[in-house]
Amino acid sequence: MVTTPIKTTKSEEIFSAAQTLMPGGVSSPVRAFKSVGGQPIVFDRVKGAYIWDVDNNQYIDYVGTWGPAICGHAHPEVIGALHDALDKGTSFGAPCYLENVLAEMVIDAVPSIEMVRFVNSGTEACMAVLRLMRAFTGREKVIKFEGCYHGHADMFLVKAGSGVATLGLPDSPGVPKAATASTLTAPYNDLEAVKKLFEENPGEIAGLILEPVVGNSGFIAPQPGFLEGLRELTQAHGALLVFDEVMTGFRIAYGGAQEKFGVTPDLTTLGKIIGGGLPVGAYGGRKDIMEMVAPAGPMYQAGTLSGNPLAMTAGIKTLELLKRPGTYEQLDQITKKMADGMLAIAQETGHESCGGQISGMFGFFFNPGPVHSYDDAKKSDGQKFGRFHRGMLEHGVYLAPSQFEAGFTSLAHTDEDVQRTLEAAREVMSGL
Ligand code: KE4
Repeated sequence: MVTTPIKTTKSEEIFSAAQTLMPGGVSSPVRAFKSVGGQPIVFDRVKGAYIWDVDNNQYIDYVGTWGPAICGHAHPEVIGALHDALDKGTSFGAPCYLENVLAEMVIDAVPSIEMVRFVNSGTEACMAVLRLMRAFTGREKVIKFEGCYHGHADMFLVKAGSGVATLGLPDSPGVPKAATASTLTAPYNDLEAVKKLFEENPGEIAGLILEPVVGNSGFIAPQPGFLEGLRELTQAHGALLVFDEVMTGFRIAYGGAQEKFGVTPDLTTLGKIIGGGLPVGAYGGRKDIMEMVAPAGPMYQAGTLSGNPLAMTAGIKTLELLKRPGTYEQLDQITKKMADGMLAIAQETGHESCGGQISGMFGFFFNPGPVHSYDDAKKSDGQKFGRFHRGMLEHGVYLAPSQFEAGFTSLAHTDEDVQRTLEAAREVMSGL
């Protein structure tokens, strides 16, 4: 199947104008296609598993606005619920029953969460949870893992993943040394390194935060015993265990990675899916810890639009859809077919590759593997990934524009979509 290069005239016009108006022409760096080359396409509309760009090219979407579109874009029941909510106003800045509803759903779903606070993004959730860890323990140092991304707050921009990794910014300018002086790092899946940090900093570590399944160095699963080992280590040292489930929450399972792996942290951050495509983040956990948060306790955190009725509405409807029987079996089945197919084709066409999949989250590397850490991931062939990404785009398949991102499917993806994707992958990989 020979494909003619897609016509992207309007995208190019709009994006070049955007570059004179916004830094890099985007509202978030990873969207700029910097690490895969070529110009990004400008979206016009999305529906189900599909995107249409401003030149009316259609793509099968495996980014899903970085996770929130797990039920498929513009799900009619979510849109319908938003239409009804709109007539009652867009923001109250005051208590609203819908916050109770979503809070109860999150508490019922996520094993670690007994009480929750809503914010407006995953970054805000991670910032707040870090302050809470320090407030509760009275300790300052925190461990994060290389390649994990917890939003763009200063103290996390140390060997972070996602856009920081994509842009090769081990540390961003503008981050004062003091902000990261108390941020310790260890390689993912390396329990010995964590043990060493606790021995070297006795009584000083408030806790550790990690992605229980990494999506920001590409897809990296926890090795058997890793999460359990962190649970034991933090308990032994009076430190808190925090799972950043902004990406994995309600994606790996309805109760997140902590339900899937049976390891319950002390605190959890959420985002993406719980907003159903509108801006929502959340942090929650043990009641005795959460009651430190103002105004119940002294730890301050606030937000004008936190808990607004539109975002709550989209989140509630999305979780209702996900709660329906068979959801995660369906996600796992379609994504496994996609991920296994991709790997098989890569091997058949002579490309060293490895990767994995859990529920509706997947990833693969042009890398002989195994990839258990960010250092492993960095050995992947990024140039080849860039050519692959562009080739797939020309074939109507939209993959995350970075080797250091994960892929996402939705309940709207069909076997035909996967078949088309694999046919495109065979074409492109044969020519790489
Ligand atoms: P936001 O502030 O972007 O809502 O959430 C930050 C965040 C925190 N924790 C995890 C595990 C995350 O994956 C994220 C955000 N993920 C990236 C994609 N890997 C968002 C995409 C972007 O930055 O444009």
